[in-house]
Amino acid sequence: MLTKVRPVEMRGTIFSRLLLVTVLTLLFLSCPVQAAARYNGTWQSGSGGGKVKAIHYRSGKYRLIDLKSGKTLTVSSVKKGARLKKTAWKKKAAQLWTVKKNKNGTITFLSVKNKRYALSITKEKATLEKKSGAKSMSFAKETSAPRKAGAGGISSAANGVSQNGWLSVRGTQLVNEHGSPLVLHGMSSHGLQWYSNFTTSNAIGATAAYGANLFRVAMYTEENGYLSNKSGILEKLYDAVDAALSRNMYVIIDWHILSDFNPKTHQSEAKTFFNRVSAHYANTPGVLYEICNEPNGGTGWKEIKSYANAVIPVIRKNSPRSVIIVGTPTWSQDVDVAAADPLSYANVMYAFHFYAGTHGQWLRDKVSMALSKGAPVFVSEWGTSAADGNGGVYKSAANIWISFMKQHSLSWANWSLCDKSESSAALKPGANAENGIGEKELSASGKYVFSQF
Ligand code: IDC
Repeated sequence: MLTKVRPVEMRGTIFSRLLLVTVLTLLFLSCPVQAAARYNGTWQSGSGGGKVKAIHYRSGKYRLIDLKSGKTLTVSSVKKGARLKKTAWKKKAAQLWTVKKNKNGTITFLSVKNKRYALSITKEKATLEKKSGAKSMSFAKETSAPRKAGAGGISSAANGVSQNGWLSVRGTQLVNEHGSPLVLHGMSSHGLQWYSNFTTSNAIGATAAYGANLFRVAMYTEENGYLSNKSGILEKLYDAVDAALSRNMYVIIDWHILSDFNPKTHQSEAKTFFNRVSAHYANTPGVLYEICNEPNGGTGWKEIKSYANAVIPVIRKNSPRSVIIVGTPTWSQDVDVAAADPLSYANVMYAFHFYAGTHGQWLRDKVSMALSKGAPVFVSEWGTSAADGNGGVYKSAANIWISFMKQHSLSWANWSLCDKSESSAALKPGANAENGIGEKELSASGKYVFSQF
């Protein structure tokens, strides 16, 4: 009996398997990956309320970022009129939305927690409401110029993540997803523990208005940084990274060692940290990792290499495509030494830092040497001041560095976007960047740097 029945069952199984494969193939072909991301962008509710930025997460689900705060809209409870929270991005269902297309061309965002509930934004508030055709639940894509775009205004990067996608390294050159060379320019934050008031969506968007497409988030490990307040600083880091992404900027997560001299001092904390953040931003093409700001105090390339070989696989396991920047000996100056004994990973770049008032031709020679050996260099920090962050502004020395970086298509981040009373700070003491950065806010260094993006 059984032997008679089995072939029929088998035929059924093979047939249904074939059907399944065909259906899956058709489904795959009819919805390429980009299709799900077609709602990426800034959306405004029909009742003239606030704007949200939609970023595709996965499988047609989006996260929504409140443009004012740069934070992620989060459902706190699924009931009519419940206020939405603005929090750090944690990949929770309460932070995910699907899109429903409306007949008039607008879209409605439905909560993944319960698809009968939709995002509603009025002038006063953002809430969750039972789905209806109300204007507050109908969102139109922003086509007009963003608020006060242009120098002095706030905007999103014109040549940023949505235009370039995942980055990689070809030879010594950073290239975009289509293989075209891309150069990133922008500001570095000062220490997150002190100056997170300048890592908001508006402050970063103010640099985009001048043409920046990069932001570096400097997360100090010591000096009251991450190691003394892990959850608090991590929250600030997520907020800063999300703020930069909400402005279409590439963003560097910088493990800012300095007084800790040798990256191996905190290697196990670094592994835990990078495991966590690279899982958090696994599917986010805008994020680059700088795994040790400035090894110093006699730390040699051998030790840095051993640290890099421990940390890079941790990041690569979660986010295989991310570009990783590795610090070099002597405050990230000895790129020539790294070039002589490079790491074996692809998509790795070597950090080079300079300060115009202290460093000159002898240091440019190290970069030229590294490039000639085929080592990719990223200028992840430079200043117009002397190396102590003060003195200057050394404009004519900076001019020589700027033309050198242009000549070699080097990407750079300038130290720093803050209002500290030191000449490397881009803003005047007491400056507020929330309404844009103009003549009134810019320091002498800021005026110089913002005209170079
Ligand atoms: C400086 C800051 C200064 C702070 C000091 C110590 O400008 O306000 O007191 O760090 O935290 C670097 C470092 C960067 C330095 C900067 C200027 O990466 O943290 O910032 N610099 O000294 N390398 C060379 C110069």
